[in-house]
Amino acid sequence: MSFNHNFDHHSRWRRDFSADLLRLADWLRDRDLLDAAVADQLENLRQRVRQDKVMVVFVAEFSRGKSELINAVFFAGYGRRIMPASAGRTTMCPTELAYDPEEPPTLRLLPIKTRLNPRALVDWRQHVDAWETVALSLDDADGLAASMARVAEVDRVTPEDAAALGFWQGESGADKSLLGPDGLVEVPRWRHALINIAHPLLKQGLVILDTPGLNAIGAEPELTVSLLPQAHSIVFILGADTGVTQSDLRIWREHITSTVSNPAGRLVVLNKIDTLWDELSTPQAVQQQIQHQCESSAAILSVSPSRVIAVSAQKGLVAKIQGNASLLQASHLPDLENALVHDVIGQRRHLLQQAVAQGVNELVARVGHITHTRSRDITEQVQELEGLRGKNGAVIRHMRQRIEQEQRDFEAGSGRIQAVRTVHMKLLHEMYAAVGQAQVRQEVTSLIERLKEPGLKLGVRKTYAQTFEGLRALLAKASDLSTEIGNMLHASFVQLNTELGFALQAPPAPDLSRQIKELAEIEQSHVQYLSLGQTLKLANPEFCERLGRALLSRLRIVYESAAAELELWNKSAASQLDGQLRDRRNNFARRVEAVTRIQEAAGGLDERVGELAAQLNAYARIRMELTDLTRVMTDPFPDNEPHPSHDTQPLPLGAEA
Ligand SMILES: Nc1nc2c(ncn2[C@@H]2O[C@H](COP(=O)(O)OP(=O)(O)OP(=O)(O)O)[C@@H](O)[C@H]2O)c(=O)[nH]1
Ligand SMILES: [Mg+2]
Repeated sequence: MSFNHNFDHHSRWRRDFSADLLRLADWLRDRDLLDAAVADQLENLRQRVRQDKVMVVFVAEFSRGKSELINAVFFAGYGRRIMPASAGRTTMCPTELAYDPEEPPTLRLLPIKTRLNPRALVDWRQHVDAWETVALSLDDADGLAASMARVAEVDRVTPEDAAALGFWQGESGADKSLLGPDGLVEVPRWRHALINIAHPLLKQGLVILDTPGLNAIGAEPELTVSLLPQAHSIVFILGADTGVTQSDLRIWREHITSTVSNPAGRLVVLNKIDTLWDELSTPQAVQQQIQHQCESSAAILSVSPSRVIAVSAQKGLVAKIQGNASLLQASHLPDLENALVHDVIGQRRHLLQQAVAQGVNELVARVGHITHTRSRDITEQVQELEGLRGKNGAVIRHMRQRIEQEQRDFEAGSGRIQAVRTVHMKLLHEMYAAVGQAQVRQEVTSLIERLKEPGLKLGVRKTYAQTFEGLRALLAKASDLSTEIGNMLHASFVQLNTELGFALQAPPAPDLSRQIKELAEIEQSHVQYLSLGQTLKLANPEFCERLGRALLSRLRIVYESAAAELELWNKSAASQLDGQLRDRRNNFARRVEAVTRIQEAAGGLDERVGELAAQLNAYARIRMELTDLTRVMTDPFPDNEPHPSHDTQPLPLGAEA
């Protein structure tokens, strides 16, 4: 099957790449070229490739067939429906499917009452005891389906309790149909479900998020402002029988277009095309009707018709279970799978490869710099020794004394290095503090307080604008300080190079533009979301609190990555100093040793010059080998993989079934 196959290919590439990086680290270590910064950079790249997760979220109004699609694409192998899918509201809580080899196969359910606590969902994930855990038996499909059915569980509570949980806005609200004759309101029993299951695709790092319909999705701001914007691909589902309804449109606008900045990751599925199959019409007429629905849906949602894929999830599932090829083709499910391959895997892989290629190139440059510096020192030593050729014992003794004096001068002068380090450290502390979590938390806490103020004097937009102004200022401060540190390093390096004969290169100042861009995206998604008639919800202090926590949890990631960027930069400067200091000390030792040997035995000179020449050759060879070793790693399209833009395209929508 194409989706499985391509995902396998992607994960094989990641596995191979990670193994290549390990081999490269060994290779460099064997040649004494693995300094702390290079080692760190290699490990960062390896973690990045290994832990890369690809998240696909299924979003739609209830009963459009999200869960059925997940069944058809991922779980047909079990020979039955695994995720609960039935008429009316079924999936009551966001349900995440992923695989963690450290954990047994389980379904974990977070009780809905955790909403009353301001803690963010990401933090609840760490809080294992808060979840109810259900063991999953993977070899029993019926048992598995029975366990999964729990994501559909509901409770009945008073309207006051429902309001506190974020599910009830009074009888005039859109959710009045949830109020039963007993005066109680139906609410989901669970807030979030995490399924850990060893499905082949999940093992490769795919994460699937199934979500509930409009009112339930809206009740969890963390979904809208955090999980959805971070998804790599969003599959939005419509019913072919209904087309785009008002509530479909609301979900599309509130939860997708306004919050998810990458339109390339959006896919629209027109599901249930089998409801249009009609024995009394000709196949052409049916096809025309489907195409018409696709085109009008595309027009209403303002997407290109090529982004709308018409399928029948249910017939696709049945066809796979029964092994019925013609029904599978008629369901057009493979078209959707192809599109997912193209979007999710093709783009993800492309981005990842670009990032790692750049990382590997930087690494090669660093190692190249180290070998060049060492080669330069060796050349100088050769010249020094050649100068001794034919000279008498007194000259040689004098040379030895000179080297020893130089060595003492160097050790005395190396106190400067310590001074540079001290100033550097002081500025670094300031810089890290600017992107530290305490500052970020403070900004968000004051935002929450202001949002909770009755009447919200400034208006939501202004309040948010102020907060993000403060947040941007933190990044700007870190960036300014890094420029200052960069200038200082540059000046000190020039001085050290002159005075101590080092070949230090100040690393280019860290680039925080990615974090600045992410911050802008986060701001955009919050402001858009809140301007879409959420004022009623903002009157609820718990909602403000949850919204704030969701914001904080996303900001944390951004500021942590800024800190990591700064850290790597700092390490790269520090390890150069350490490396050259160490190389220099070794050099003195070797020079003294060489002259001593020449003093003792007349033939020592040729021998030593020969050794040094061999070392020079070795470094030249290392540089060539390194380029060869890393060539395949920096090739963005290895093993004849097609360029992503030439990847399998979905079939033209009008194609005959
Ligand atoms: N005829 C037909 N029915 C479908 C198709 N896909 C799903 N259904 C049915 O539609 C109903 C709803 O499907 P679900 O998968 O539960 O829908 P959902 O979007 O997950 O809905 P919620 O979980 O309530 O948000 C079920 O009875 C499915 O069997 C399809 O392609 N054709
Ligand atoms: Mg569902």
